[in-house]
Amino acid sequence: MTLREMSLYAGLALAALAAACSSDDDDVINPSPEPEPEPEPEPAADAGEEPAPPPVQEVNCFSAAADRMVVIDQLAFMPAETSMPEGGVVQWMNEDSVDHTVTSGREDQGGEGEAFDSGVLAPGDMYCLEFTGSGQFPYHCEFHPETMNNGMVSVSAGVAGPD
Ligand SMILES: [Cu+2]
Repeated sequence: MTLREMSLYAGLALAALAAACSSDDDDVINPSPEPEPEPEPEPAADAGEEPAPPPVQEVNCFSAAADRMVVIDQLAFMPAETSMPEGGVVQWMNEDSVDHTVTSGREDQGGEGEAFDSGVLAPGDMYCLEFTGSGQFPYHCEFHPETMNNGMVSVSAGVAGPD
């Protein structure tokens, strides 16, 4: 065996060894790529879906011009029915000798006070609401659900009708 042959054999042996090693190291040399983490789903963009503003909001009776007046006296809302276009302000005045409330809903239907609730209106107190959306707004007195009449505010859409 010549020196050249010996170096050739050695080279082959090294190559074989390297091949054997490389097969073991395949996983390390070429690790299977980690799966990309799924991107967090973007929260559904509720574009243009602003929550509708509440159709009723309390306003200061001293700065708001009332379009309709409801007097509370002798255990009654007078008038019981109030109608107006949207954007109108209703003012309640307790001219009775006892406390009352102006509370949305009906005593027996649940959800009372969700749209509006004056809290205690002592004799002489006022309560004002601006109705910015159309609809039917029943209300009652929380203290006298049985003895007082129920009230209703009917707000029509502010579309100019044919005169
Ligand atoms: Cu009452």
